[in-house]
Amino acid sequence: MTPPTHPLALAPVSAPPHSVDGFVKEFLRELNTGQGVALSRSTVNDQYLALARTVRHYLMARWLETLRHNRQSKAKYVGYLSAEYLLGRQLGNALMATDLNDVAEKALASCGLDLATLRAQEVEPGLGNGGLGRLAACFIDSLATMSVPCIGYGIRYEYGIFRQTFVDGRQVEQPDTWLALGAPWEFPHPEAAVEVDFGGYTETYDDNGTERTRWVPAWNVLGIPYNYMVPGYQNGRVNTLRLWSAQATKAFDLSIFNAGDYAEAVRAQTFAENITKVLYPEDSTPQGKELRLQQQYFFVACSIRDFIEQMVEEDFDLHNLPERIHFQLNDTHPVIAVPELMRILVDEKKWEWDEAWDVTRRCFAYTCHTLLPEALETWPTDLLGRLLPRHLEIIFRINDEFLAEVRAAYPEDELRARRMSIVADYPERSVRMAYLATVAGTRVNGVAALHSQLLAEKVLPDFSSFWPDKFTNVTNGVTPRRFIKMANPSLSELITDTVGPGWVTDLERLAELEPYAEDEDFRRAFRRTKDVNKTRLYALLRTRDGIDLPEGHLLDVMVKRLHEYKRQTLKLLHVVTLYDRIISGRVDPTSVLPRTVVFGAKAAPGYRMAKEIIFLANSVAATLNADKRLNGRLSVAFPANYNVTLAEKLIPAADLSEQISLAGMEASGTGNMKFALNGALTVGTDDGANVEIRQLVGDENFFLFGMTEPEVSDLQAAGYHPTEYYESNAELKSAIDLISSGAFSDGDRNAFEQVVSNLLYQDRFMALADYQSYLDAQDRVEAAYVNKEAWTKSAIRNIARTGFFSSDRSMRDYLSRIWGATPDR
Ligand code: 26Q
Repeated sequence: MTPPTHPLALAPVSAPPHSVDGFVKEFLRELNTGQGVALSRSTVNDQYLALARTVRHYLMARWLETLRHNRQSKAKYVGYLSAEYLLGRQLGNALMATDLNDVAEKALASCGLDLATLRAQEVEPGLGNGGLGRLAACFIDSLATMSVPCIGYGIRYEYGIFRQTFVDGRQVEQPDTWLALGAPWEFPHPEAAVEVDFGGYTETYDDNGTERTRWVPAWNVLGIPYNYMVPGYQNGRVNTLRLWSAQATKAFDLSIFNAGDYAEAVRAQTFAENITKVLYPEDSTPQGKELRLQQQYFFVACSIRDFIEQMVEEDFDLHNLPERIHFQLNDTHPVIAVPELMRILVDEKKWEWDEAWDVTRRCFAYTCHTLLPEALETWPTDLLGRLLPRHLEIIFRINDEFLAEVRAAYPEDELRARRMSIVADYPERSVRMAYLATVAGTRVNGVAALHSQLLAEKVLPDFSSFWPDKFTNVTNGVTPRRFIKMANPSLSELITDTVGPGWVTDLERLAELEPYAEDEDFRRAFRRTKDVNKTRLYALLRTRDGIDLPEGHLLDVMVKRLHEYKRQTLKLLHVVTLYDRIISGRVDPTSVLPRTVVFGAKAAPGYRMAKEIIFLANSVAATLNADKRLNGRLSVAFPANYNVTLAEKLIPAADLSEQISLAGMEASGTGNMKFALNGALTVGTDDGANVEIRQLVGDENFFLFGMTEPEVSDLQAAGYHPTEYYESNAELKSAIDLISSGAFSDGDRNAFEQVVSNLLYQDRFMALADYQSYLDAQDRVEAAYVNKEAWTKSAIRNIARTGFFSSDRSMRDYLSRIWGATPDR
C-alpha cells in the first residue's frame, strides 16, 4: 500500500511565527480550542497546559523533520536503554531550546499572565531515583544538541519517585501523581502497541530437519509507547524519548470475560497495569523482586522489538544491525535485552546460534555505576526460569560457551572459570547481570577515572585481564543548558557578556573566563549573581517550605540521596561540633563565621538507617534554629522533597559543595560537577569525579580531606576500630555525647541510639576516621571565605576550569570510544 500523500504534506507542519502576536494567537487558540476555556475563566493549570502545548507546537515541525531525516540518512543510532529518566520540568527547557522565553514572557504579560507562575505549575516527571536517571536525561539532551540520532527507551511509570514529606522530623512518603493534572508533553501511540510475553515453558520441535526451540508463554501484556520530544538546543533537531506503559491485552481478558468472570477479567487488567505502576524507590541493594524483573523485561522487550521492526520495515538485513544501532545498557537494569535479542534472532528469525551471537555481542555496551558489591544485580535462576524460561536457557548457553573460552585460555585454572561464571552457585543459584553484560558487550565503562580503574581492578578483575581492550572510562557530565543557562540566568548573562554565547554548546570556552578572575569588576559582578541566586532561593524556601534563612551567610549545601557511604552523618558531626563549640563556651559566637547548612536527601523507604539519619538531621536543625545562644551564626535547613526543580534553585546559590563520600565508594557524582560549574567551591574526598575536578581546578581551589582509596583499603585490612577515634578525639567524643545526651531530642537519650551505636561500633564508611581531617578542611574553608576577593577568584577559576564536565564531552567520548556513531547533520 502506498502511503497517503498531498502536496501540502511535503512540509509537514510549519512552526508558528516567533513574534509576540503570533505567540499570543497560538496560546489563546490552545486555551480556547485545546483546553476549552476562555482566558477570563481559565485556571493557572489551564494556562500552563495551553502554554505547554503552544511551545510544543513550535517544536513539532523540527521533530517530524528529524524523523524524516533519520529514515532517509540511515545513520547509526544510539539506543539508550535506561529504566530511569529523571527529566525535570519540560517547559523551561523547551522555551530555551526554541529561544522563545522572551517572546512567551511578553505574550503572556499582554494577557495579564506571569510566565514564572505558569512555569511553577508544572509537576516534574520524576521517573528516576537520582544520579543514574538524571545522567540519562543529560545524555539525551546532549545527543539531541549534537545532532546524534538517538532513541531513549524507558518506562512510563504512572508514579515516579515518591514525594517526601516530614512528619515530626521523620520521612513520610506520598505518591507522586505527576500525571494527575494533565501530561502535555507526551504523545501516546496505542495503535503501535507491542506484545510482551511472560511465563510458560519451552519446547523443542523439528523444523524441516533442524531442531528448534519455541517458547510457549503463559500470559502477555501490551506495551503502549508514549513519545516525548527531546529538543536539541536551538539547532532544529528534536530526538525522541520513548517510554512504555503496560496494558492488558484483549486476548488476555477476553477469554476470562467469555468465561463469565467479570471481576477476574478486571483483575487481569490491574495485574498487567501493575508492571509500570510505580518506580522502585531503592537505588542500591536490589531485592530481587519479581515485579522489578517484569519491569525490566517489559521495557526492554518493547524497545528491541520497536527498533527491529523499524529496520524490518526498511527491508534492512539484520545481519548488519550493529551498523545501525548501539544499545547502551544504563547499568544492569536492561541487561535482559541481551538474551531477548538472541531469542528473536534464533527462535523467531531462525538464525544459527553463532551468527546471532556474533551480531548480538556487537550491538551492546554496558555502563556500570557502582562499586558496592551489594548493589550488583543478580537474579535467582528459579525466578528467571519461572518468568522467562527461554531467556534462562539462552543465558545458560551463553555461559557455557563463554566458560569454554575461559577454560581454553586457562586450562589449569578451574577456579578462575568458576569465578567468572555468569551463573553463580552460592548463596543461591543466580545470574550475575554485570557479568552477562560484560560478556555480551563491546565495551564496559565506569563513570569516572577512579571508578573505571577500581571497576577493572576490584569488581571485574578476571574480565579486565581476559579482555583488557573492552574496558574503558567515560567520565560523567551534566548538561550546561539546564544546569547553567536555565538554572542560573544571572551567571549565564555575565558569561555571555564576557565570552559570547557559544559556551552553551562548547563548554570548554569557559576557559576564556580565567583572566577575569583578576578583574575586580568581574568579581563584583560574579558576587552579585550569587546574591541574586541566594535571594531567589530564600524566597522560594519561604513559600515552598516556610523556612526563613538569614542573609549574608556562607551557604553550605549537601544534596544527594541519603546513603551511609555518602556520609551525611559526617556533615552532621561537623554541624554538631560547631554548635557544641559555642554552647560549651569553647568559642565566642561573635567570632564564628556565619554559616547556613542546607541538606536535601530522600531515603529509600525500606532503608532504616537512612531514615534515622534524616530524623537526626531534622532534629539537629530544629534545635539549632531555636537556640538564641548561636546569635544567628549557624542555621540548618532541610527542605523536604529534594528534586531536579529544587536543585535548579539550590545549586546556583551555593558557596560550598559537600562531596564527602568515603574514598572508593562514589562512582562519580554529578552534583559535584553542577556545583563547580556554578561557582561553588568543593570540600571533598578523593573520590569519584572529585578527583578530576580537583586536578582541573587545582589544589588551591579545592578543599581536599580524608583518606585516599588505598588508605581506606589498608585500614580495612588492618582492622578498623571506630571507638579508638571516639576515645582519642575530645571534640568528636563531645559531639557524639551531645547527640546521645538528648540535646536534640527533648532530653530523650535513646532517640538516636541506632545512628550513634552504628557509628561507634560499626561505621562501615569510616566517618570517624575522616572526622578530624574534615574538620581541618572546614577550618580552611572558613579562613578562605573571610577573604572575599580570594574566595571569588577561586570560584571563578572553578567555573573557568570545569568545562570538561559538560555531558556534550561525555557524549563525544562515548561516540569515539564505544558507539562508533557520528553526528548526522
Ligand atoms: C536496581 C535493582 C532493583 C531496584 C533498584 C535498582 C537500582 C536503581 C537505581 C539500583 C541503582 C540505581 C541508581 C544508581 C545510581 O544513581 N548511581 C549513581 O550513578 C551516578 C551516575 O553515573 C553516579 O554519579 C553516582 O556516583 C552513582 O551513585
